Amino acid sequence: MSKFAWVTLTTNDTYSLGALVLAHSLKRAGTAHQLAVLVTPTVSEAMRDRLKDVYNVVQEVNVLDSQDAANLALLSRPELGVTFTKLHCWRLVQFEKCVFLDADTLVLKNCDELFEREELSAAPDVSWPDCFNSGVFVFTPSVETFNKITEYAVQHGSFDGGDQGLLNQYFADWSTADIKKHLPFVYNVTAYASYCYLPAFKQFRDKIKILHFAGKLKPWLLQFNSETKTVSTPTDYAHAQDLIQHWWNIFCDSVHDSLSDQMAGLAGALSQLRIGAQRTPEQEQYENLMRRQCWESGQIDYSGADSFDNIWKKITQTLEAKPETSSEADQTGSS
Ligand SMILES: [Mn+2]
Repeated sequence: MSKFAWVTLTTNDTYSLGALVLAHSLKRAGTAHQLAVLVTPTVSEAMRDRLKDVYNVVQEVNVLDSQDAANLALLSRPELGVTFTKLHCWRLVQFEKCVFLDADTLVLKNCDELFEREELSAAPDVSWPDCFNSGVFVFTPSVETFNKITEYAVQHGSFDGGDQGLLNQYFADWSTADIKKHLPFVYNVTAYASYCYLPAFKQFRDKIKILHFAGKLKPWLLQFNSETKTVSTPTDYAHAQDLIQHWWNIFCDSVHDSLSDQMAGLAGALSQLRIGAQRTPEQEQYENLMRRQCWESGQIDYSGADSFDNIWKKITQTLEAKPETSSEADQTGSS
């Protein structure tokens, strides 16, 4: 067994769709190394079972919050706090070396050569290239390093409120000390057009090894037609349409059949769709509602009021409801 591992993190069942597709993308690329996933308590048992099918290690970790509300508010990305949980990857000491990959990345080519690099190797961030992007990085598991980084986090916080700011502060000499720790950009290409140098994307697209769906719009939140198995991409992602379709192809071929209605979020919802079959009006309604909600909130938690059962009930009610007269509606409103 390899002493090296690819490591990712998932905090709910919806995000786990990314982790499942990522694992299959690594296997398709023929990696020789192990796969490990960190899961928070909010990932369902049903989803963990499926993660165990493709990951050698499924490790539960507790959420480590930055408690740096001011910084997070500045970013208007309160969900980033949870990404501090990522630090737990340093505790995977059963491995000699690891490469962390965000669950919103997709591996397009074999990247096993990354394990020849040392801690902390990462690619530049597109928005500030003197910082590395923490969606892909090479590290050496060590409890000592874990303790040092968490101590540092408590003392200094994070300049962006998330793990990327923290790790860039901690590994502060990354941009100047050793060029070998600068991974080529092809190991972490941001897909979003506003961040993207489009002529270069076109010129070098065949060289891309890892694509990163950084930002709020994830492949699993895009409009997917279950009948034709095609994804619609908004203009900001039009240049990467085929690559986003590749994500969905892996989903259809290797992930969809393993989903169940015991799962929460979009995972449970997608388990109800029949891929490649003609859609019923109910399914169509359902998909539209799902997508609209995803669009509105970025990502939703269906475990509470938005549970699958409640949404299904609501849709059934809507479909069965007879048009009300205005006087009936008034009476209802005043009672
Ligand atoms: Mn990411």
